[in-house]
Parts: sequence; C-alpha cells; structure tokens
Amino acid sequence: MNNTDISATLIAAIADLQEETALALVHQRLEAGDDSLLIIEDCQEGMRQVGVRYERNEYYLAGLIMAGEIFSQVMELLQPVIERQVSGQASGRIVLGTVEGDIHDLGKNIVNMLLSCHNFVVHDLGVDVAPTTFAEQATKMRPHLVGLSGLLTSSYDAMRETIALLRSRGYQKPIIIGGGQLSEEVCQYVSADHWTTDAVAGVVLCQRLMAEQVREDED
Ligand code: B12
Repeated sequence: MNNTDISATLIAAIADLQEETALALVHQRLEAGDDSLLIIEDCQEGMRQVGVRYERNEYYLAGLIMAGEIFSQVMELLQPVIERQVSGQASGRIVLGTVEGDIHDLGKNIVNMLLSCHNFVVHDLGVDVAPTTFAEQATKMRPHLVGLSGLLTSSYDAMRETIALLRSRGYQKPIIIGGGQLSEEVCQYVSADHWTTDAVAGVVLCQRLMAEQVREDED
C-alpha cells in the first residue's frame, strides 16, 4: 500500500468504527516511520466522518462513544512516540480546559500533550469547566495564555461567558479557542483573540504569542 492508500484506509477504518483495523494500521505506520502528527490528522478526519454519519442518523450515541474509545487507544500508541520526538525551548504557562456543558476532551488532551512537549507548563482544568473556575485559575496561575476547547454549538455561549468573565477580572493576555467546528464568526462572537481547528497550528500560534510577550517584556 502506498502512503495515500494507507492514509485513506485509516480514515475509512475510523469512520467505519473498525477498531482492530485502525489500530493495526497505526502500528504499521509507526513501524514504517510515518509522522505521528500526520497519523493524528487522518484520525481526526475519520472522527469528522463519524460526526457526519451521526448527523445523518447512520450512527447513534454508541457510535460516538466507540469512536472516542478508538481514538483514545490510537493516542495511547502515539503519545510516547510524540513525546520522544518533539521538544523545544522553555516556554510559558497556559491554562487550558473544555468549557462548561461540554465533555469532549480528546482534542484538548492532544493540545495539552503537544504544548507540554514544547515545554509549556499546562494547567489542564479538565472538561465542563465553569467560567468562574477559569477566572479563578487565571488569577491564581497568572498564565501567559488561556486556551478554551469546545465542540458543541452550545459551547459558544459558554466560551463567550468565560471570556467576558476573564476580561472583567482583568486578564489581558491572549485567549485562544479550539475545536473542530470553530470559525472566524465564532471567534468574533465569543470575543476570543485567536481560533484554531488544529492542535499543531495551535502550538505554533502559542509559541508565536509567547515570543511576542517575551519581546514586549524586553522593551
Ligand atoms: C467522539 C465524539 C464524542 C464523544 C467524546 C469523547 C471524548 N472523550 O472527547 C462523546 C461520546 C462523549 C460525545 C458526546 C456528545 N456529542 Co460528540 N462527537 C464526537 C466526534 C465524533 C469526534 C470529536 C473528536 O474527538 N474529534 C477528534 C479531535 C482530535 O478533534 P477536535 O476535538 O476538533 O480537536 C482538534 C482541534 O480542534 C484542536 N483543538 C481542540 N481543542 C483545542 C483547544 C485549544 C486551545 C487549541 C489550541 C486547539 C484545540 O486540536 C485537536 C487536534 O488537532 C464529533 C464529530 C466532530 N466532527 O468533531 C462529535 C460531535 C462534536 N458531538 C456532537 C454531539 C451532538 C454530541 C452529544 C450532544 C450527543 C448526545 N446526544 O449526547 C454529546 C455531548 C456531550 C457533552 N455534553 O459534551 C456533535 C456536536 C454538534 C453541535 N453542532 O453541537 C458532533 C459535531 C457530531 C455531529 N456532527 O453531530 N461525542
């Protein structure tokens, strides 16, 4: 199988909830020295297709749960490999969490892992985090960045409320939102500074924002 075929086969295996096939393909790609971050991208596309099938009533809640379990197992295989490969210079502190009412955490956990690999100190508040908890932790930890994750449409109001509270309590540093369904419109609606649908792009963004803060501190 060439690279395009194996990538398409992995996407299809996740979309079809074929756990054993998906895990075997991930093993195969790791053994072939394939980039772990590209493997995650393919799995993310498979998960997106699971979501589409759920919307079409081809899958029910059990399908989402199954997909979540497959993805967690894939991450168990990939995490040690990524932790060995990725490293960077000392960076800043970030408070991260999934907003109130939302329990999706697979994406947030990837962001946590990648940021930690790049020497960010990540305070992960978990899922279904109340705006007041974000605000209290931001006051206590004095992070350089705050990251909010949310995958549900209903999470946008929770993000908006969280950001309004953070700002009203005097937190002035950048706030980034992440999640597969986000857009520029959502970013504006919730008054976030930045948004992303991709963890790797999110890490690059965090590094840039940290570098800007270091430069400002030097001036
Ligand atoms: C797996 C899954 C679940 C699992 C989650 C398991 C878990 N531990 O997370 C379970 C079964 C719990 C679940 C529950 C529900 N789900 Co669900 N779920 C999904 C599914 C299929 C995949 C999500 C996922 O993990 N993707 C893979 C990860 C890696 O991608 P990601 O989260 O986008 O993260 C990436 C980036 O966005 C980014 N990122 C994420 N966060 C952050 C934060 C920062 C700071 C940064 C920088 C980057 C970043 O980095 C990640 C890696 O690149 C999606 C479909 C989809 N299109 O996303 C539906 C989906 C999100 N779910 C949906 C729904 C409706 C539900 C339920 C309401 C179903 C129900 N009837 O109960 C509940 C809600 C529960 C709740 N209160 O939160 C809908 C939401 C629709 C909407 N518009 O609101 C979706 C879109 C499915 C669909 N198309 O209808 N779900």
